[in-house]
Amino acid sequence: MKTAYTCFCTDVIHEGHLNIIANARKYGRVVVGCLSDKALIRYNRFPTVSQENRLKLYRSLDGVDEVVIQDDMLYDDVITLIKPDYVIHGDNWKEGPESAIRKHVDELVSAYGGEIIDVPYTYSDKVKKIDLVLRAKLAMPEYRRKRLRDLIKMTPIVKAMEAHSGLTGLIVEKTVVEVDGKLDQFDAMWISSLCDSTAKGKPDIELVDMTSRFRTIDDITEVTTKPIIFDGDTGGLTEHFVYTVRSLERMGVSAVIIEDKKGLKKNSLFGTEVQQTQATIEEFCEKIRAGKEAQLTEDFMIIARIESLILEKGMEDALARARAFVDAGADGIMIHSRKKDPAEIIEFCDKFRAEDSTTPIVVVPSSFNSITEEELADHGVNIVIYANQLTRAAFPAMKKTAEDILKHHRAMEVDDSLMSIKEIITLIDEL
Ligand code: SPV
Ligand code: MG
Repeated sequence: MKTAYTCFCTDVIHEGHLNIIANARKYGRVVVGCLSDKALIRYNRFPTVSQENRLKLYRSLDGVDEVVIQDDMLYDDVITLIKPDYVIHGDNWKEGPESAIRKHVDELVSAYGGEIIDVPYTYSDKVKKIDLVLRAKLAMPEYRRKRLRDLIKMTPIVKAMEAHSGLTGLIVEKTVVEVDGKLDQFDAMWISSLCDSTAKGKPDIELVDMTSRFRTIDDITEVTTKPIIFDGDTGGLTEHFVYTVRSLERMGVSAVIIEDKKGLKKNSLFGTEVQQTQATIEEFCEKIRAGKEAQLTEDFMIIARIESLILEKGMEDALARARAFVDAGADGIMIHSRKKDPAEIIEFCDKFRAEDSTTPIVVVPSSFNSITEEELADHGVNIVIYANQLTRAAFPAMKKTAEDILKHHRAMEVDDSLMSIKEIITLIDEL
């Protein structure tokens, strides 16, 4: 008997999947692949149903003979194992980034005389509604908040990108690329104090107040589903920080990162060029403890950011602080550096990991930008934050457009470098 294989990555079975199974049955024994969490988060949106429950769901379907885990979005392993005569898929994978996966599957199965069967994709109001409901569920605070902790367990390194508005949030949410046949996307959003302040034309000195920062979070949460890491600056007064923790939790934010500075905070990338004061270990531990006590859910994370390398206080100071902050209850450590060479970050991570194998490490490679995600993960880093690149990309493009329109006394000359009006209006989803 021949074998027909199809890979599912869905949380809800709808008429489209039943149609795939019905088609597969015409060709032989039906084997369904359940795309693993690890692969799914790179390929599609975050699952609302656990891998174990997806397996159960697929196994319960009439017409399915066997369910296996597909651990990679490329089909190599599963095809070597099963050698299906047919691979069945909705024909939507002929377009866009997924077409690279289809091409690869075609090469794999053609090598032994197998075949791809493209089934017309089921477009219906019901299918569209299911998709919208799943997205809305992912955006709910109680689902969104816990996702950062889940991601840390699921993937070697969580990739967060800066967002400071609904539009930049949408870019982080929706950007998917195909490289070497695999799809990739960001996992989370970083609400940077630098970029949030810059977008408002203000300096990054805790001048933009929390009410305004929360407004930015609201703008972003309204149109996205990915988890949020909030740049909490110094956290302010401990008496204020406890309120901030409660508000962030309520909004569905997954983590706040606070830095061990006090008084007038300036951006870390100024380093020692400006006057900046580091809080004592005792002062900062007190703030962490108060925050952890105020926190109501298990999900939320308070991550302690260490400024010792920025302020040239040395590696030992950074490590002593890391130890103390973890003891005070910090759920993670962010170590920062403004050196171009990643050596001091690597040294910190290696030394910290030698004594603490579990506390998540966060880094922001704005200056030490040559190091790759894989290298960071090899040194024990769990979260990488691209903290300001969208703002730095947009600003020069807008400035040049403004200058060119002034020079030419009309807008025709800039038109070729602009997104079309049609594209901009279709960028935004309608309910
Ligand atoms: C931010 O993005 O606001 C940060 C990171 O705090 S840095 O600008 O490098 O200090
Ligand atoms: Mg900041």
